[in-house]
Amino acid sequence: MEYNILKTDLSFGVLTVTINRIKAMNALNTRFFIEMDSLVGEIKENKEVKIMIITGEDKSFVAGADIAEMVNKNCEEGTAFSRMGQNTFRSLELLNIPVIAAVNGFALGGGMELTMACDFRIASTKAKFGQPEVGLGLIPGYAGTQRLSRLTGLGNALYLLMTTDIIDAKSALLIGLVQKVVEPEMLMEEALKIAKQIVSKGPQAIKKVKQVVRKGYEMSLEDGAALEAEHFGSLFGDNSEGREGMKAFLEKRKPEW
Ligand code: CO8
Repeated sequence: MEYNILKTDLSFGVLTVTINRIKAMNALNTRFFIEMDSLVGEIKENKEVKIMIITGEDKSFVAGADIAEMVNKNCEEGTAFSRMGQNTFRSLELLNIPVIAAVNGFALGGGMELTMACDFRIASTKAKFGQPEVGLGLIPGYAGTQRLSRLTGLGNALYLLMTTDIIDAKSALLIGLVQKVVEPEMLMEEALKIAKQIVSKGPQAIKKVKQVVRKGYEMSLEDGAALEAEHFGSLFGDNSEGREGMKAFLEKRKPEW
């Protein structure tokens, strides 16, 4: 498919995806979701892609869902628009490779929701986060009401959703919404450094960490621990990744995955 909004670059197994719709502050329209669905489908088939970084072009990461596209929708169309975005973000979240948000600027409304569907977030000091929906007479529609409280706790989520306060990267770090804050000119360098660090680890182990943590988060501790033990065991045995990793440690050499 021809991509107009998503710009991609693949090097050393790291796929960098830049959202490029500058005239609307990279707001998310139907075309974005069509392109992202297609890209997720391609990534699933492409073994060369080991990790993905999502960022935004210019001064915005994503300034929300496209308000101009939403304004005249009726109830059914509003629900459908919400479900479309939820499905795309969920498939991104369930990708079996890590997905990092490199937040360069405004991450508002659907933009902040997109960052929350990623595995973790690195932010530039210029990043701004907020859920302005209630000011538009709306609520988040891409599962932000669900992910924000899971990531930051009920009080922080309800505070941000009710006040619509826009917070900077350092405040986002304090509530656990972002994991690292760097100077703007260092953002992509840092995101790539982290991506390469992750890619250098056991590839099966990385996939399993994501799977077990994400699935386990929705389970009881006992069920999650049982899932962990099962996946832990699957990394052992002849020709396994675990055998190679542990042998490499004992032989004081780098593992060959
Ligand atoms: N949708 C459509 N267009 C947008 C959006 C948006 N979310 N954000 C900015 N734009 C457009 C502006 O209309 C403007 O267009 P034009 O040049 O044609 O007038 C252009 O981008 C530049 O924007 P500004 O002139 O406003 O730029 P500033 O630097 O002054 O301000 C801001 C930047 C602060 C980002 C400001 O543009 C802003 O507040 N944007 C809206 C932020 C917002 O409210 N986002 C939430 C949207 S609702 C949402 O995301 C709900 C998600 C769930 C939906 C589920 C489906 C139903």
